[in-house]
Amino acid sequence: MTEPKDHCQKRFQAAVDVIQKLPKNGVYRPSYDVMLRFYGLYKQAVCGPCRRSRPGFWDPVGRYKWDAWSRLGEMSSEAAMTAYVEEMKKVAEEVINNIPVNEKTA
Ligand code: ST9
Repeated sequence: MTEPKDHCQKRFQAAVDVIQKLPKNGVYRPSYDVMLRFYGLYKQAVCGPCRRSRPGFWDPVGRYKWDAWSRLGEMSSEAAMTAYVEEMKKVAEEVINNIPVNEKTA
């Protein structure tokens, strides 16, 4: 079942705000893969399908970003918003499950 559009938008905006407000350095270090997944879904949700040309040889980061976005093809904005929120829940759960164990003191 799909959720109403404005509910999906509000949840997405809340997730985006949280991620933008996270400190750049903290106990959790997202991998490039994780960052690119968030990036692709964010662009798809906000801008729609990627219609730009792929950056050239001198911009490898731009090419990774372009690839992460364009691989989402024609995914709808609502589906990208929902996937972004789901991805955040998944990562948050991983962080909750791992950090306290690692930092446990005897
Ligand atoms: C820590 C605290 O250790 C404890 C852990 C708590 C864990 C909670 C778990 C919740 C989930 C966390 C997931 C993190 C994943 C990180 C993903 C990063 C993408 N989403 O405006 P610009 C695009 S925290 C996706 O110049 P800003 C934007 O379109 C320690 N993409 O820069 C642009 O691309 P283009 C770890 C977004 O505003 C490009 O990013 N801390 C979003 O200075 C740059 O945008 C972190 O991981 C968005 N919400 O930076 C920090 N917004 O030019 C995570 C913009 O092509 N946050 N974009 O259009 C950041 O790195 C930045 O806030 C930022 C935006 C990159 C998202």
